[in-house]
Amino acid sequence: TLSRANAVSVRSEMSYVMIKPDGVQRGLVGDIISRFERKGFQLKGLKLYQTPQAVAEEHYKDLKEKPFYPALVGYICSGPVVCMVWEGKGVVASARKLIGATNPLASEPGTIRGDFAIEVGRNVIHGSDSPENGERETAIWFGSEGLVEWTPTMTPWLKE
Ligand code: IDP
Ligand code: MG
Repeated sequence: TLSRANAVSVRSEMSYVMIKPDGVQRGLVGDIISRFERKGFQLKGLKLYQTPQAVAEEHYKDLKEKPFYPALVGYICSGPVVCMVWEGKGVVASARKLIGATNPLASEPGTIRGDFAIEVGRNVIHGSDSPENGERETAIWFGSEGLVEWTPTMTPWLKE
């Protein structure tokens, strides 16, 4: 039916966001999660996780040929990460803005990397770069059953 088709097409996008081991070790978890909460996105998945090497390699497989790839995989596996999925209209691009540029010295103040990081190899947080990668990365880190479907009571105050 038409309403069914609408319901499917209206389903908004997801970003896989991850606080990297330096962000966890430095006690930035609460501050970072607050920024996404206050923006109004919906939290669909959340866990503290010690990343197996194979998972880090799959996540960053597009960077396999880069000289920094082994160090990057080592960095991601060097301590627990906080894995999140945030959902909402335009969440992928918006999360990238909240996160800031890859190189923290080029990130604007007010962004997460701009406020908290100096080096590209210790840049605190990951966010998906496209809706397709949001889906791909969510599947890698949360599988098919890791997300929670729930109805936020604030929705009428966030969406007109
Ligand atoms: P992004 O995280 O902003 O999307 P990507 O280019 O996808 O940036 O790179 C993934 C991650 O690889 C970066 O967040 C950073 O941790 C690391 N990285 C990227 N470029 C370099 C580099 O030149 N040296 C060391 N690490 C890098
Ligand atoms: Mg990237």
